[in-house]
Amino acid sequence: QGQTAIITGASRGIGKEIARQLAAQSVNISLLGSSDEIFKTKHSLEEEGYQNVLAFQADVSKEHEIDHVVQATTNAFGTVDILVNNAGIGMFKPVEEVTVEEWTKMYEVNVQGVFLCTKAVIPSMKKQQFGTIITISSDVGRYSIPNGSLYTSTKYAVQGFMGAVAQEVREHKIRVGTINPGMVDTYFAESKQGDPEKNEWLKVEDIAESVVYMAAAPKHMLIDEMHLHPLIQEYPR
Ligand code: NJP
Repeated sequence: QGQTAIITGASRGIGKEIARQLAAQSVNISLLGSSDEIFKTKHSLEEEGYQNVLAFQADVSKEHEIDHVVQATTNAFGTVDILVNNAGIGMFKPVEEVTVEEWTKMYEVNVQGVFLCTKAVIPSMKKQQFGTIITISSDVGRYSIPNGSLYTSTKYAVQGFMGAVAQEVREHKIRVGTINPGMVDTYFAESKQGDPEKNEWLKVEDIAESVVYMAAAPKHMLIDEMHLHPLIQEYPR
């Protein structure tokens, strides 16, 4: 039996393409999204001929829902070898306009979600002494931008969290890697994938190919960080 991956936020955008490309590598796929769009992703993968696909409508910020997904995936496929922490939300505005509700919600999805999914897969990865955890963070988890106080701070938190976890689990042969993209053409922050104005942005395929590369690296090798930028995007070095 092949490897098994859980991909969060796979209803659309980057997560959906990661699922497609991992399925193409004969990886068993467990899809997770908070809306019922997740079942459409399962359907479209099955139409492409990929049969080992499960889908769960679950919220990454809810511990019992995540525990259920991990348990049901393990029951179906035997193991969880790869976790892709991809689910995330974005919103950009001046700090004085950010409400406590918006602040709390984004931390629940972007930070607590990464914590809960990571925590849920580690025990079985430790037992099998193998696993790969890949988190889609952001270039703005490394530097701040105006109107990004909320989003940027969640991604800084993710970087700090994953850095600590990476050191905790390395001796159990669990590899922890982060992908930090710049602007990607998706539905992110209420935008629309395929908008001609985003022609020169990164494509979902660019990020998915990087995930496949990280996950397929030889077991003795760790790729801990990848930074991907559209050539047109300025970024501090
Ligand atoms: O965004 P989008 P991306 N529980 O909106 C799901 C990072 N990133 O693909 O819940 C579970 O097209 C949602 O599904 P649903 C970004 O921070 C992006 O661009 O069913 N799932 C959908 O599948 C994020 O971490 C850019 O509505 C939840 C998915 O998340 C990752 O890339 C730049 C959920 C979002 O798809 C993927 O975002 C960058 C929940 N509570 C980093 N809430 C960029 N696009 O420019 C949402 O640096 N989802």
